[in-house]
Amino acid sequence: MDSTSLKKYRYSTLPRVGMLALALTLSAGSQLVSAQTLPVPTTTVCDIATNTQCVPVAVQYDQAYSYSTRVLDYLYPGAGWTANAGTGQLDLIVTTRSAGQSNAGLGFNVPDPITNANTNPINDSWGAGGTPSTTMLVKDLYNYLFTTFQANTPVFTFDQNETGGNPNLLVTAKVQILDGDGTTVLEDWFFDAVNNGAENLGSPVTAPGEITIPAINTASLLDTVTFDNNKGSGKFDYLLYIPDLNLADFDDDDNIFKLSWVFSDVDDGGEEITITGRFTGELCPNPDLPQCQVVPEPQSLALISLALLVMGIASSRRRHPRVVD
Ligand SMILES: [Ca+2]
Ligand SMILES: [Ca+2]
Ligand SMILES: [Ca+2]
Ligand SMILES: [Ca+2]
Repeated sequence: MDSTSLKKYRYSTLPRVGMLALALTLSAGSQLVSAQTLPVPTTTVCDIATNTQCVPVAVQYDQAYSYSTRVLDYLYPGAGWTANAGTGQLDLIVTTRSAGQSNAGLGFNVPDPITNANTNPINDSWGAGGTPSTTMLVKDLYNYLFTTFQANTPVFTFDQNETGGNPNLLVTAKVQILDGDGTTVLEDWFFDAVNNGAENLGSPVTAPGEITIPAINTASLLDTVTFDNNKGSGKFDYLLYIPDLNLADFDDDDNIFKLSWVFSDVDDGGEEITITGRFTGELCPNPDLPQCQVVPEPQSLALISLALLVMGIASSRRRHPRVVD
């Protein structure tokens, strides 16, 4: 199986095998935090009556996919996707309004958060502060995510806090893997409104304080449903997932993980960013897991995919409207 088909298999079958992967992950070790598998980001969920109103589970912003936890909860009721998903646990805090916060309690070699100055605009970064205590080595981040969640890929949580009359926030962000010198960029990924694999600071993403989508669970095609995807502190309003950001690819001695962000149209209380592995888009986060041991032949792979597809359709019909990739 070449890398292209492997990639296609990994991502195209995620929602169907997600529970399987979760079960296998759970059986691998009780000390782990069980990861909740994100639906494949290109999935749309359509109303079961007419199949004409479809809602994407995530929105692509350049190399990242943004999931609203409220929309996920609406599209997958009962699956635990709420603003308190993952029990609302703040794992590795990158930035927070509260001064003096620490990541020391994690027990891993990770820098403390950047205090959110809550100015307008905000232009800040974390992970390449120039001193040992402010440097996020890739190997240390990988060790934390892999040991705690068996995750190779960090997922970013975002707590928006724009509670007044101007609830939107404008955001660009980027992840860089730097060489040990702190300046040489080995790889980068961008979050902005131009899907070109490059930085576009002038085209920020609008993070809406309210989200309105078609109401796919009602009979009328005219109905909509609106979510406040904003209010409340310490909740996960958005989850950001970058499929190609695999830390295992950059796990060298001195490589540095740097996250940078620019917020504008900033109002009200301060926003918060964390890094976690408790949400995952990976089918095979750990090569030692049983589901990663056998690479099926193309013919058997097709049969497995078909079987999982049938299982996925059956389970999704039991609990929800039709799901279309
Ligand atoms: Ca919030
Ligand atoms: Ca704010
Ligand atoms: Ca605002
Ligand atoms: Ca871009």
